[in-house]
Amino acid sequence: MSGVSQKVVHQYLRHNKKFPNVWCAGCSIGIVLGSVIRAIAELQIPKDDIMMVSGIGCSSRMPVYVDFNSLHTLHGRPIPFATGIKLFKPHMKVIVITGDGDATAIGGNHFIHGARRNIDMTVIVINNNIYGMTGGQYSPTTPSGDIATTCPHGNIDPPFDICQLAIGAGASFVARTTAFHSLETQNLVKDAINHSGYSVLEVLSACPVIYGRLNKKGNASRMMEHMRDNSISIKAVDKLPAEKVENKVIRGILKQDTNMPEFTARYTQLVESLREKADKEA
Ligand SMILES: Cc1ncc(C[n+]2csc(CCOP(=O)(O)OP(=O)(O)O)c2C)c(N)n1
Repeated sequence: MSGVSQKVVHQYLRHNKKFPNVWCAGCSIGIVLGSVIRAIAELQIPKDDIMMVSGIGCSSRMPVYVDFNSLHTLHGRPIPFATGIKLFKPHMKVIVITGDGDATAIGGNHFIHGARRNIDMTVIVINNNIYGMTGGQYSPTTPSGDIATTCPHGNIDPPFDICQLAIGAGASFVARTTAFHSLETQNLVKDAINHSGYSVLEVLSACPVIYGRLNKKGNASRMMEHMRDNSISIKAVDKLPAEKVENKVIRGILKQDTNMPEFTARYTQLVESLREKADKEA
């Protein structure tokens, strides 16, 4: 188990200002929040060196509750804000908290271009397969056939695989886990923060009150058990027969490339070389 106690988690929350929270009973975003805080505590990063940025949505409420530098921005726009912050304060650990809709629908363009540039930030996409905050519209990760308020007869679109999208766009670190696997989430958050470059961590999350209810997925515990029973660690994949892996969600680090040049470093280099050139010409 984690060496970081519950008391430590409380030290990172803005209890006096922001509680109670907006999350529904049984929502697993709070579990992800606990994993993120424990990861930061274990890495012993000073609070002032963390910048947590989000868009709009249930998952994007997370920065509102934590005692870091935090920015709750516009729907779909956390990555451009985070890019500006990283370029201005390159020493800071910039963590983006976003939802499947925020990151891959309205913010899809920014998500892929951050990956293409390989800018150093940790993008945690909390994927509950639906627009939770606005009452259950379908998102780019809603599975085909599933019900949402905007597709009451079943979704006819095929879903995005967020990790494949990030890999295809050039992210240098891509991983996936679920809210059920909270210790794994904590460890992957640490790996993602420690990686220099665009790090995407998809965390599958249960939304029993909207997505679960519309799709008859059972209560919160049932949805958590589903994540446990329908996912496999990448470390186990090679040891299992193909039929045990088929249709399962693969968890773990799916890509890590430490040789890809990072954007902030390239940008700093360019600025320095232009300054030198200007000095010589003066
Ligand atoms: C420009 C703009 N369009 C639409 C909205 C309404 N809106 C708020 S949150 C949201 C969807 C959030 O879904 P997701 O990112 O999946 O997060 P969740 O709430 O499920 O965690 C939408 C469409 C908005 N706030 N701003």
